[in-house]
Amino acid sequence: MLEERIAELVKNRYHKRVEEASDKELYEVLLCYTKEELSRLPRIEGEKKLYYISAEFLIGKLLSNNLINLGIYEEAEAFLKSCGRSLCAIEEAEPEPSLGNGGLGRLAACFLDSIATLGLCGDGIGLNYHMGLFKQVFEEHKQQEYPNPWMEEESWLLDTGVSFQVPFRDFTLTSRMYDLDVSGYNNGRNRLHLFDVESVDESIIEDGITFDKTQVAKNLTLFLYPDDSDKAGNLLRIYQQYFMVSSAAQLILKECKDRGVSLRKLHEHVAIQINDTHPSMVIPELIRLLVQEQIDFNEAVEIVQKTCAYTNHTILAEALEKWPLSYLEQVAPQIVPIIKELDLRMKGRYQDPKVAIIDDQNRVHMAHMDIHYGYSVNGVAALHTDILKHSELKPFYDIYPEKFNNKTNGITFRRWLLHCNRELTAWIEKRIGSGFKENAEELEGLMAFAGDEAALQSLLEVKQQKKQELADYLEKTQDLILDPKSIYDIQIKRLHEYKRQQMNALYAIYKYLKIKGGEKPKTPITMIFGAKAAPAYLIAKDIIHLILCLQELISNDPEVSPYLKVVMVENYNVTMAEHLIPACDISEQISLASKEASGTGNMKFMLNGAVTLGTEDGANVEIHELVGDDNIYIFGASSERVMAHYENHDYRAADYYIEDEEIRTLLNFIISPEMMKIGDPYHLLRIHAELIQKDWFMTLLDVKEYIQVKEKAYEDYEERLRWSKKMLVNIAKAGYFSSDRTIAQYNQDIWKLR
Ligand code: B1N
Repeated sequence: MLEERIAELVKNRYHKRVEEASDKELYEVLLCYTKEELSRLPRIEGEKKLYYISAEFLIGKLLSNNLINLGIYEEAEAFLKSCGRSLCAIEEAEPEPSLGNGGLGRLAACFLDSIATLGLCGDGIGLNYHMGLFKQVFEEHKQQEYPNPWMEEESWLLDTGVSFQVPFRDFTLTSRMYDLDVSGYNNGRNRLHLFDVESVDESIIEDGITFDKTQVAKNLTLFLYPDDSDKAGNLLRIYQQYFMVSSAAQLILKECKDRGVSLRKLHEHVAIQINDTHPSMVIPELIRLLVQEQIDFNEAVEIVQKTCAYTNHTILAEALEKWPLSYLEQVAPQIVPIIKELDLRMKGRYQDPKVAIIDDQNRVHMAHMDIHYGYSVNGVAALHTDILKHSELKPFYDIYPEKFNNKTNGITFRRWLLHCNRELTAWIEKRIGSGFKENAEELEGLMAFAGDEAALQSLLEVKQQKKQELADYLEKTQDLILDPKSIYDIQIKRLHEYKRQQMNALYAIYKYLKIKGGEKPKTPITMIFGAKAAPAYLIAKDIIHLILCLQELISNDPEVSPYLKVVMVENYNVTMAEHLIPACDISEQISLASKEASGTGNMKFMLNGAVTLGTEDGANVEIHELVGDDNIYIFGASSERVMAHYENHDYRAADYYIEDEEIRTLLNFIISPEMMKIGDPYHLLRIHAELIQKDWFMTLLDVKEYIQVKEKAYEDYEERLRWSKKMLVNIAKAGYFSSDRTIAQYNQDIWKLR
């Protein structure tokens, strides 16, 4: 069936045999075939339906994922192989949708996979950004941004023909809904709805990613997170958000009507999960639409309150959205009286200005509206939820203790094990059977092999193969040469000071100077970075510059380069992560304690047998508890200590610089003549000054212990079988981090779909 249909499609479209078609042509045929198969899957139905609204869905390539979930990957691969073709090579021809920027968006994608896999009725709702997040290119050791067009003539998107009128103050736009089928693993399908606007005009993009921000009809769905360093940028984000939630709210009500559900009973048939504050305006928008449907205002508020649930993903002040009321007036004045009324009601009840929706500067705190007018507030890891309850959102927790709950993040093992690491999957299956594919907790069965030398040895061989494959891939795609016999030490995530890539860079300087001084590591070290910096985040871009300069300096130094290599991969994305993670030995999770809400890369690495080097932050805390002290490298100040420093304003980076010669040496190397010759003095001087004068995320507080613990990890790496046991324990304990578990908990405690 599969064979005949694929051969037929190749023949009809290209008048060729499978053997003769190009990889791109075969990709298009597989796309078409897989879409046909997906459409045959039953839609998942239910009395109650979840809508997961999110500004980002970082879904990654879809071909393999769908083939795996449909249960036909092996069959497809075998057939192609019999024609002399490689499914892996064909996958390369698929463009990666660029609809997210980091953990929050990837989480949304993992959740859709698990929702369908558990057979729960739930669709995603987001926007169809034509250029997505920018494409990163390195020029003169700096990040430059370019558009990232990812849509092709033939794609996974289905034009539904469904459209809605979205009213803005100065004009009305028509939204149009494009759908992606989301297959569950051996289950039916849900959908991801991506709204778009017909009038988008890609030709308004000038050099790089600049465009006229005021031409909203032409730019609305061009980019994810357009530059918001000016007012026009802020307004554009509000336009995007309102466009998304108004379309979402109209779709939700329409589907209820189509199902014959009384809107007065909306909450019995619908749950809406608000993914961070980007979709928060769905609350006033739904109230507005319910009132239009002749429902009394008070009742509309109650209905919405019982329908909406909010997830908080960060405590960073900069990311907690506070929109000036006047901006909302300019974009969507119809929801402003509603927000004002919601605010007044709460001000009547609670006088504490810390829980006000509209503050004394007339800014709307989106999260506050979510908490007052939703029924659930969840954090994304145990520590993060504790910090929300007891410090960040304490005044709210005091009012609504029953609303707060934790849902530790998870990842889909279909993508982050079965797809990206087929060798490890086979190694596991050989030992504990295939039950772990449906029930991740069965990985625990691997603990029986912790003393099995043959098993540990072959686990090392699997890792070695993935390291070789990464080296081949990076050579082919980025012209980078890696030594597969070296230790692969990897830090991949958005570039942010709190994630402390700069601390890792200081380690590179430390090691460089040691090697120069004659202390060579037993096994060479490859430090790999992957990160995009927000275009307007100058210090983050300076950190990229620092890393790229170190990369150049070290690779040109014949004394050091055989022992140490620093590489930063360009345009880090999901596809790149799928190659990097299986090859990793040491997973860098070194955020300043209290700042990384959860992290999900940490889970992907662990599942693939990397050992974590990290702080007691986010989900690292839970990883530590699961694997025990012997199978993780923990360092750094505790979240309590860090929060006390912020409270007391008593962290002074300059003191470390002045009083500690080692630290001074590392920092001063940034502006050494050899670095200044390679890099741009303006940027190197600025990051140097930043680390001494500000260091808001306390790099210097932890850098020495970091270096020391990392050295210990490298030393332990030399004992290969003992190391392999650490890898095995990490894999065995990773079951808890399946997003199937996370979603089962969301459903049990929040959505209650059945
Ligand atoms: O969400 C992930 C967590 O695992 C990470 O720890 C967390 O940093 C990430 C504003 C965000 N939090 N907040 C954002 C993204 C874009 C934006 O404009 C905030 N991303 C996270 C999943 O829970």
